[in-house]
Amino acid sequence: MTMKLSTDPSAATLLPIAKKEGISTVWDRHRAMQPQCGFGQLGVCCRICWKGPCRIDPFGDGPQRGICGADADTIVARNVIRMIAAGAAGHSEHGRHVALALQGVAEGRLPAYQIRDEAKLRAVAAKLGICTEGEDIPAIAAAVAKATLEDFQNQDHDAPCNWVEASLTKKRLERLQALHVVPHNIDAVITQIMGRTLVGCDADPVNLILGGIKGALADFDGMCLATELSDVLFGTPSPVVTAANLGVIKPDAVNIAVHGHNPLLSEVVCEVAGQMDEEARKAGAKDGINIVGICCTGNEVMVRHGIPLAANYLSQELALVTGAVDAMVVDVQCIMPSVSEIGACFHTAVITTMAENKIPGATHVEFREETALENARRIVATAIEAYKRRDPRRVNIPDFKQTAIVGFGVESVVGALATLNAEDPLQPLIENIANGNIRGIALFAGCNSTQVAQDSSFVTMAKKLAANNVLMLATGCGAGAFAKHGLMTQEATLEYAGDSLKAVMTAIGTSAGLNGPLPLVLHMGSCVDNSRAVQVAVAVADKLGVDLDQLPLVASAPEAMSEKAVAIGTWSVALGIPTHLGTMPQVTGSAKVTELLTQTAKDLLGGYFLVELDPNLAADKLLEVIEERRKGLGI
Ligand code: NFS
Ligand code: SF4
Repeated sequence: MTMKLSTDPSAATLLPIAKKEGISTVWDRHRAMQPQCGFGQLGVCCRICWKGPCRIDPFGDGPQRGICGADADTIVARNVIRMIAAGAAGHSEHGRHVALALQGVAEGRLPAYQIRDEAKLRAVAAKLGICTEGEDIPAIAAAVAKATLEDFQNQDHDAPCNWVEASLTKKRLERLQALHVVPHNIDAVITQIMGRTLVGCDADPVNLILGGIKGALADFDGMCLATELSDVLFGTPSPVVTAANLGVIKPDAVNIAVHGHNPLLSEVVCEVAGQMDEEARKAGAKDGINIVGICCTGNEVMVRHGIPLAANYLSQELALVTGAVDAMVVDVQCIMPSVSEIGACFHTAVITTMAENKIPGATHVEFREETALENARRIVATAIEAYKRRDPRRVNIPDFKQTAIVGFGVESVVGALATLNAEDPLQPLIENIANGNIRGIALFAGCNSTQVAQDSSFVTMAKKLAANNVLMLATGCGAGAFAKHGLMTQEATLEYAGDSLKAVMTAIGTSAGLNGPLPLVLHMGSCVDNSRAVQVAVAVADKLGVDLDQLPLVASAPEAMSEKAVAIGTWSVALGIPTHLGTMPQVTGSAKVTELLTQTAKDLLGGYFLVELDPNLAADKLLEVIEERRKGLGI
């Protein structure tokens, strides 16, 4: 039974323990929720006003319009673009937070932070068209923060957001401008979506979806700026060897799991933990403090500092069931509210930190950038105190962990390629794509969902694409899945890559000093770091003088669930990338919206959604798309 819920071996060990202890997990609740509401699954349930809820009969016998007169097309379109708005709000709020921190550092107000990557700051300034000649670092940082914050403030509808403008090919920008979907102000675009979807407003499904695409591009803007400014503040990732899965939790250490998304908190917790190691040892933990990551906060500290990843989304509760996590420190997004209850079954301190994200039953230690060091010290001290209450008889750490080589940002990918051709680093990549050694590139992103046996679709698809010589990049919980299943190793490349891919990965890896091939899947970071993959694609497209929708590039979210994934998937389509979904999007109650997203989008944007629940067939379909694109390029 367990194997159907998750393919993560840790789940097989810990689910029976959870059962014995009477702890309900995400999978128990999923089962209890069956059968799930068919109207909701189709997207035809409307709760936008209190005359409702209204639901459209998908079989045509019952009501075909809500009480106000909205039909299935309007209802589905409104529902899906509200999801996009929520996703964009999450990512851009994260981005704003980072931008404000950069501004604070520039003004000397935030002693806990500094600019760790000055070269990146200069590169970002250049990208945004900011003149840096003769300016010192704080002045450049202030100018970059100002230009970034304009993306939340600009009121000129015709002036695109600075980051979107700087992050796309010229052709793509023009194509999107012709459709009037380029955002001018992240906040305004999100507000517009909420406004136009009120009862009695925009009822035209095409117009609504175009509004949603604009919202998705606002999401992209927020991600670009979050990623790049995080690199400036915390360092740009470079390859590092670490490990993944619950076996990274140590029996003789104070284990602190950092969970959520925003690196502003976790970075300081990591730093303070280093300073407080001795206190942990004094409390009896002979291995000191051990920080492990969960979800995207985990990915952020993993790619920057090699902190091991304990769990991706679906196994966050199981981290607590090990009985050896002393504190779970959470910030924002993807934190199951159940963690406080499970933490309470053990000695674990579940600590919320953000004023706008609290969980009943958790301890709240408010985190502010101005007092970051003090807040982090309190958090680590709480973990050490909790450790003293740990019951060693209830500790069950699964003996599973896999090595993972992670940290492939744009700079490190280009750096590795530069060891083959210093003058023109992209040339070896382009050459190998052109001659077919690499058939194409696939970006795996997105979540885990209870609709899929955890990690199974990621792993099945990756093995098939690898055998067919597709270069793979990953972010978010997808990256977590690959790391846990040993696909971010050199051995995986030797075992699963097709011959020509293997040869290329070996040539690049060896010349970059890795003593063997690059890992089979390149870990680019958290979900906001999807913008890194776009940066590589834009560089390749610019060099070839083509647009993104001509490249043999595909994206896949085989186990998507979050509204953030809806936003990301939609901008991926808007950028011209065929985008696979392996879970059923809640839009199929409208033939018109489904057609718009899966077919019409192809003519309008070049990208489109491809829905296929079977991972084997999905891989075949993506391979077909890649070959079709190659043909278009004449390669
Ligand atoms: Ni992305 Fe990362 Fe994971 Fe999904 Fe959640 S943690 S931001 S939303 S579940 S990949
Ligand atoms: Fe029903 Fe219309 Fe109200 Fe939606 S907006 S709940 S369809 S009356």
